[in-house]
Amino acid sequence: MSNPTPIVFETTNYELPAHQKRALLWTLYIGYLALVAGVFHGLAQALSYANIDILQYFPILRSYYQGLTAHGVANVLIFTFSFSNAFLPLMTARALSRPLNSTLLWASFGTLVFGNILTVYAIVSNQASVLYTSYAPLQAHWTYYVGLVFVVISTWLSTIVMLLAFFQWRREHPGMRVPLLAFISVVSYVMWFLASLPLAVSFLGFMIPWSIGILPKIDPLLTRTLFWFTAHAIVYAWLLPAYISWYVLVPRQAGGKVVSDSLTRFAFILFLILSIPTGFHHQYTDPGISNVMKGLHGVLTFGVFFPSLATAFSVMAALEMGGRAHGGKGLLGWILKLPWGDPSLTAQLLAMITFVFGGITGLINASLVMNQVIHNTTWVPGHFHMTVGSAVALTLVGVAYWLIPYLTGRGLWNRPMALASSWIYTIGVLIFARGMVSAGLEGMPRRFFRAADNAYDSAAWDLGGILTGVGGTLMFVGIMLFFVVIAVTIFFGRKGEHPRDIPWSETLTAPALTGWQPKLDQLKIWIPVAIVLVIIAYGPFLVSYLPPRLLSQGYQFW
Ligand code: HAS
Ligand code: CU
Repeated sequence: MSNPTPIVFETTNYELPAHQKRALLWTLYIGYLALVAGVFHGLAQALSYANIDILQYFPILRSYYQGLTAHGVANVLIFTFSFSNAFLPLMTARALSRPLNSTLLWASFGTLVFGNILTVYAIVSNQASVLYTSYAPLQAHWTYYVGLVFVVISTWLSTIVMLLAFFQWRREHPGMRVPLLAFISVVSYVMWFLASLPLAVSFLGFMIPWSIGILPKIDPLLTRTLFWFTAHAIVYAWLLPAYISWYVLVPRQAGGKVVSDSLTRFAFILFLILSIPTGFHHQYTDPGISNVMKGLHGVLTFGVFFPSLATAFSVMAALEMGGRAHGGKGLLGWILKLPWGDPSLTAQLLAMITFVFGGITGLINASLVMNQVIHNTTWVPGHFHMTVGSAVALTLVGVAYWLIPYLTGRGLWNRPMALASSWIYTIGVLIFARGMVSAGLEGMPRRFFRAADNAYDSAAWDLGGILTGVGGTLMFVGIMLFFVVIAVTIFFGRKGEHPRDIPWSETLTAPALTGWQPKLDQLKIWIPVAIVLVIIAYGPFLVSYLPPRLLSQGYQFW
């Protein structure tokens, strides 16, 4: 009698071939370099709010807006997507115990490099001071837009790399539950692929032809709407790789287990469905969009709050399990027993704590009425430095502390310095955000070079401005320490003292094999649901608005 088919996939400690690991490693290097390069202007910007102008010492910069564009593009576009292009395929391959497609992997790397060269050229030569939001009618040189298109294509190639592995695995393992880690990795980039299409339409259909001169004028509201159509979901494309680490890797590092396989899958499915139809919450103050549609996007934004609450609950429970396994007692005593000496875990715990405040400020942003108070003030950068600037950035820093050793075969150098880096950064970001949030409530504008422009200044911004400067300086020091730790690790880390596997956690109970749970794996159910919601959320606006109103010429002010 033949053996019955096993239904739960037994994964092994699978290692990718060396050249595939190299492709991933070089992709990561681009990302971490972008992080470090981007924070220099971050420091200048933070000090400017404390009325200190250090920009004059940056000979390469022609204007504040050139620096702010570099900061935004490097830190939220290049850093995050380079990381995901490496991390998500690695997680998929490891969970499915199979190699990736080498040609596509290297093609993704090559496209990322090429896109970066074009975009960096445009920004460094001061032909793209349009900020990362790229709003028309501010106009950049075509190399800026084409470069970003190539960066997006690199993410699509990485998505295909993952889907190929995923479908091949499915063919070979009919009837099996997809391993959790592979499922949530694939869902993250499928969500991003769907979300990126409106931006592709905007750049290929409007911005690039306009920057080349084929299209003499542009529709600012339509292109801005297409931008946010993609760019609210973009924040979840940054966040989900961090969530993957919190859900499936952190429990192992803390000594706990994944609390629920189904809840984890369900949270990611909710992100797939709800991340995209919420973009109007960035446009509450824009004319030309009906209040009903703004209200609908507001309600859906509160919907997409829910999977993050579920994440908080689930990750906290996994941590508690770990703390108690290390001897922690009492209601909160387990927190102290978590392995705080592990720089990788500590960075991520600090990221989570900061994200609590990022979430609360997000809820206030999302409320149609309260948004009127904080929109375009420094409150908003206060919010996003506690989300992408710490929940994501610090998690990616924490992941680097095991991932770079894992891929290079060298042990992490100087753990105390690695720990100090995250603590200094976190204390910095909390002071910084306190400053930005409070000064924002006093009306201090964002995207504003305060140190050089006192025409509309207010004494009510002084305390917030100083806190912003102090916090921003600490954040800068934290990232520099991170850079030193990683650079020395890469060149001089002790060979052979690296982790032999990713820190992968077990789940409390195996995935269910009967009932409704296996349906969670069916992307063919969830992708159409996501598309229908997007049509409901954007269809009425597009139907009433189109055709495009090509009314504005381009402007280059700085
Ligand atoms: Fe946001 C603006 C609403 C999350 C990023 N956001 C921005 C901008 C950026 C950004 C970059 O509705 C500015 C864009 C620009 O340049 O104009 N945001 C939200 C809401 C959420 C939210 C409702 N944002 C994010 C995330 C981001 C991000 C995530 C990046 C990664 N945001 C808005 C709105 C605006 C906005 C409006 C427009 C404002 C305007 O007027 O311009 C929510 O998804 C947040 C949910 C989060 C939570 C927190 C869960 C907490 C967890 C940690 C648990 C802690 C543990 C600790 C376990 C519910 C999961 C345990 C540790 C121990 C040691 C015990
Ligand atoms: Cu948003």
